[in-house]
Amino acid sequence: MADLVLQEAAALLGRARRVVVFTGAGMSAESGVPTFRDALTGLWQQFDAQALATPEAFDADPALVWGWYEWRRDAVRRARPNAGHRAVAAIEARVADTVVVTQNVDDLHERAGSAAPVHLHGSLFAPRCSSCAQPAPVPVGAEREPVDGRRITPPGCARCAAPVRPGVVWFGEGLPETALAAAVEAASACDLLVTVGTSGLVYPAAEIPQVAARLGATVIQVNPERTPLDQVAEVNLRGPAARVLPALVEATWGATGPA
Ligand code: BJW
Ligand code: ZN
Repeated sequence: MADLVLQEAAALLGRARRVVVFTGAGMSAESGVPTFRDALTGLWQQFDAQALATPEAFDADPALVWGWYEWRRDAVRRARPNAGHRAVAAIEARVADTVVVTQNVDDLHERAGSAAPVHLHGSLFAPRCSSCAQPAPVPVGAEREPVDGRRITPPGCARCAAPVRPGVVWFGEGLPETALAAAVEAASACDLLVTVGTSGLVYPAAEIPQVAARLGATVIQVNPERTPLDQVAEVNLRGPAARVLPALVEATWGATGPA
């Protein structure tokens, strides 16, 4: 990442009054949470998305799907927010009108101090009934052995006894309306959008940076790799989020204390 490019991004961030930080799986990669599409390490290299992340998969084999999500929830519980998550919270602290929009189903933004991230693809920590949508308690995992991805029969809904499902958005499902509306509104009104660690391949979420760019906002991208969002990004900071974002915050406002 060239210093001049970082300085250009810092100047844009320093001038911005309304900021959207739009994040994907790369944001949490350095916390040890795997991405989906990275070569070798991405979840979809190892697991079949059609067999695990669709409503049809849950109908066909709820225990397979529930067990896989229990394993992922367990891994996220053990993960810690990284310096990139903390830098995002620092941006929020500096620019009052900042909205964090995440595709991630982990809770690492919240745990790093972000106030109310908009979760476009739901959360691992919000299971609900697959039939009546009643929220269900999050299974307690702290005192158990690590969950290893085996089949686990999902609990039954307290209201109607149908299987409880993960509170995430699967392929072919609509995004939560309130979250999508909040994200579109923030993207439409911002003057700067910082997109971090997303391949920009999954729609409609991938439209969020495009909406911002179309309506005149500047887009900065943080990603070690090229993505389709290169086309809308005025500045591309090529590097990992946990290194680039703290450097961006420091170049913009000076040292903000220990990362
Ligand atoms: C780093 C890094 C580091 C690495 N630092 N960076 C238009 C065209 C074609 C298809 C469609 C279309 N519109 C809709 C579709 C269908 C589909 C879709 O988009 N398919 C495409 C994949 C082709 N979309 C849907 O089905 C959506 N629903 C829908 O359209 O519904 C219609 C409808 C409306 C009304 C009623 C009913 C239906 C839903 C999409 C749901 C996506 N769900 C998942 C799983 C969530 C649950 C779970 O976690 O299991 O969401 S899939 C997965 O992809 C997950 C992610 O949020 C999402 C995006 O992935 P992300 O975050 O970008 O990760 P990666 O792995 O792709 O990229 C990581 C990036 O990080 C890379 O660029 C790395 O370089 C980078 N990186 N290390 C910074 N250290
Ligand atoms: Zn129910």
